[in-house]
Amino acid sequence: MRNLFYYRDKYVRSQPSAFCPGCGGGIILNCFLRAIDDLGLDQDKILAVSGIGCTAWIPSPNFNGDTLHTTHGRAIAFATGAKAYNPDLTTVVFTGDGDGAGIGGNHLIHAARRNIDLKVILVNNMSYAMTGGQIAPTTMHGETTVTSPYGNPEFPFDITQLVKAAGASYVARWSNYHVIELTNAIKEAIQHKGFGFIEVLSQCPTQQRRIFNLRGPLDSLPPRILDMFKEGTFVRGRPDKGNYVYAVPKGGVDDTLKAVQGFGEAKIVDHMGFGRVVRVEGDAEALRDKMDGLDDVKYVADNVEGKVELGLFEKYERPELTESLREIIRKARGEQ
Ligand SMILES: Cc1ncc(C[n+]2csc(CCOP(=O)(O)OP(=O)(O)O)c2C)c(N)n1
Repeated sequence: MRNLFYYRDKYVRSQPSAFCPGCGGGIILNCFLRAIDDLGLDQDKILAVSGIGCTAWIPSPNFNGDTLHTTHGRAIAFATGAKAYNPDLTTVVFTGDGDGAGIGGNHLIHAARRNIDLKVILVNNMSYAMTGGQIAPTTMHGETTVTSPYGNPEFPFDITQLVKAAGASYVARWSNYHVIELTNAIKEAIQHKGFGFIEVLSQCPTQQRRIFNLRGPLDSLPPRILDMFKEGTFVRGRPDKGNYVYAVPKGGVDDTLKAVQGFGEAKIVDHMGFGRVVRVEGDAEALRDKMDGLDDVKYVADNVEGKVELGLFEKYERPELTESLREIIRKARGEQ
């Protein structure tokens, strides 16, 4: 394990950071740099492409290599051109959820269908963050944003499942809490021949304060959101003992905490699906029996309910577009 100065000196352009304090962008940059360093890739053979938004700033201008900062939603289109012309480039796209799944959603599904050898890191902060936190196609139902002050009336895409269904041959989802897994997934996606897609749940204290209705000083939010990513997710294939339940409050969460005192070790946590809830340790069935019907408990959720599934969703081999294009060019020229 090398220290941060090594990565900064070798890979980062020296400049003031454009990120808000506590932004998840720095974590993702860090994971990306560790991944390319571990793989021993030639920095001059990497092209980082981004669209517009906070996420677009992760590589550009931070990454001290070739970067292409393009237009909103069009990063994959530019990257497709670059990769088709120069297939030896390791081409990595950094795109926000608004950029990649909203305005650029069509490019995303078609790149997955074509299985072009691009690596797409889609940073899901659940809103159009740079412009003030408007609803994105990944904002959860009911969440409050500047464009949904009464709660989001729409339901989000499961962008990982969408890209998988569109034909991507490597698909994974992680969060900024899971930095080791994320770094390994970036390495795996780069080594995979074909369209590699990684969705990353990322913290944005500036906008998610409103989205998740988080109170308290701004500098307390980044670790809290990371804890929420841990609490509000589960990893496929990694068994969870499930010896706990969540009591979803009917009114105030403090009242719910009081109501379940003595049932087992209880604490207030932030949950992705249910908001602020009380987590109670103990035998899940017995706890559920005791809590069902309590005045201060609206609902009792188990260890995976309402949580986001993380992990590797797809990995298989199939013909890759730039190789197929080269094959056509050879045939058209009458070469073997
Ligand atoms: C064609 C076009 N429409 C709208 C904008 C305004 N705009 C700039 S950044 C942005 C939001 C980006 O959100 P997202 O892609 O989720 O990235 P984030 O900032 O959340 O990382 C918008 C709408 C633009 N630059 N170009």
